[in-house]
Amino acid sequence: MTSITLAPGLTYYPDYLDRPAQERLLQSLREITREAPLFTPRMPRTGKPFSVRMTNCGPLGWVSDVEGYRYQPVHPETRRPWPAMPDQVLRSWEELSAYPHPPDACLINFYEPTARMGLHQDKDEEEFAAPVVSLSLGDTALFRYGGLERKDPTKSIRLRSGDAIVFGGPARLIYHGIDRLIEGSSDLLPQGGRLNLTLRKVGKPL
Ligand code: MD3
Ligand code: FE
Repeated sequence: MTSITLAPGLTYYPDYLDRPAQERLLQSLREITREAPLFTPRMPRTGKPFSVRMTNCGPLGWVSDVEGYRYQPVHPETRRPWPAMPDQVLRSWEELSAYPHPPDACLINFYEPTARMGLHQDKDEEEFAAPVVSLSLGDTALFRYGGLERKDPTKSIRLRSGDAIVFGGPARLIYHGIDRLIEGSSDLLPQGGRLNLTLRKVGKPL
């Protein structure tokens, strides 16, 4: 397994999932989105829709609406519990996180070719000792990351289908975002676009 340290706490694993593993994960995500359809999150206060659609698996899921950002145990539209995390996802966390408890949330982001995600920090969790593990499928994304302050200088890397990236320790609270996709860069998703999974430990371990 190839790993590249991009900054303290930030490790990149190019081609972490081979093509058969990507296809297995995609099939699991199709089953998850049948039980828990993609929803359109909205900005707190303004209600402006995100360009990314989302769903979740695992005990908790991240949602956003006019009321704010939060983790909750049920889908915001169906009100049903989120589907279980696939074993393949739990095994990736065990291999990459170096954290002794399982994740309690897996956010699944779906990007259409024109979707983007502005620079932000992930700080809706309680347990910052756990890293965030990201798995990418489908079209290549231009991923931007900076430092602990919005004004800090940023760097960009391309996240390709099958890549994993782990943000822990001093990188856990860095600003990051997706500038754009490179359309037609992968043939994994028949209609194009990109799926990203972020595995998280939200609550403090019991
Ligand atoms: C750095 N997702 O869901 S993955 C997100 O590709 C999110 O969908 C992007 O940012 C995506 O919050 C980026 C890489 C990533 C994920 C979580 C992080 C980078 C991170 C948490 C802390 C620091
Ligand atoms: Fe994020």
